Amino acid sequence: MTQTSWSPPDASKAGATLETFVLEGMFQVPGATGTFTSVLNQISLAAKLITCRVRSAGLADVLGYTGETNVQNESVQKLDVIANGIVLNVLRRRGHCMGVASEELDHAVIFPEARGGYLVVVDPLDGSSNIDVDVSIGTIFGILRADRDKPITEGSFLVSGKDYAAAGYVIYGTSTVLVLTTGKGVHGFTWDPAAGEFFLSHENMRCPERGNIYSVNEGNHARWTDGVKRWASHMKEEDKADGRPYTHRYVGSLVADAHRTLIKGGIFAYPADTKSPKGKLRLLYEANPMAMIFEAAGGRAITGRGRVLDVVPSELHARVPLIIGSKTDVETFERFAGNEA
Ligand code: AFP
Repeated sequence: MTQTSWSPPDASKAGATLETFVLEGMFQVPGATGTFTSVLNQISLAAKLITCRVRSAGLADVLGYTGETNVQNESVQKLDVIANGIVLNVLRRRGHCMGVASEELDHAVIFPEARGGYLVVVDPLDGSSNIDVDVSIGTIFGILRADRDKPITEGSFLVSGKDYAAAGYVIYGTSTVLVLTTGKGVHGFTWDPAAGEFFLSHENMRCPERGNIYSVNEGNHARWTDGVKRWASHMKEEDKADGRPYTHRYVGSLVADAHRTLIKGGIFAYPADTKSPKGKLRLLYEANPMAMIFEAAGGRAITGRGRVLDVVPSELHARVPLIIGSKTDVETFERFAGNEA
């Protein structure tokens, strides 16, 4: 058969590089200046550079601790410092990012010379305790619009998650995958080390309505509220008709636990407990980006007392309880532990 005209084999964007995908999105926005695209591209560059360091960490003497503690009073790993440095250097470069609030630093870093209109919140290397044992770790980020008419201060970062322009994470796992949302749709891009590019591999990710895995640090059981204890017992009870018991999985890197939950469904919970009465995870760099992703993928994200994205941060390093996952599974948690998580 003679082919008279050429047409693309598939209307899907599968196989597009991250840069192409983001550029095509930009072309659909009338009046777009390319500033947002530039910030996203710099984040993907940081992810590539961190991937290189993570993949060769055991060879390059960057495993282990620096001997210092960070603002969260946690021991700092060498890779934490390296990843933080990479993110700050890369974002400063083009002048489109006006400042960065990092989980690793006491205070936000403002770039006075920048002309662009965005701020970035970031946990450069999440899951540090897993670095030395070759378990998946990640980078989590959010992009905020900056008000160009006002000077940038630390207060500029204290907006609720529903005002983030974009959010995402990078998982350094069996492969490196960057997952991104601008609020509409969630897309995953897998790093091809040979080509040196992220390619679209997970188009329009949806969190299943319900899963069969629950993910929580069971070692905190004695510190939980009665509601959370009842919820965890419920997940473990045998009830064939209701699909229980659920399987338990807990990596201890939010990025890894969230990535699995996004793909397979189920629930990840880090509720408040007597040791961390406000919750352990950081609102700006961990909870908000994940909440934005889960909601955009059809899942839910709550603190126990309401939507994560509605919480207005009181300070840069504010912590919140975080419960994310499939709609039905988050509803079950709410039934048992809502208002006391
Ligand atoms: P680190 O980066 O200090 O390892 O913390 C990881 C984390 O913030 C998050 O990624 C995990 O979900 C959570 O803490 C694990 O906390 P527990 O060790 O208390 O379970």
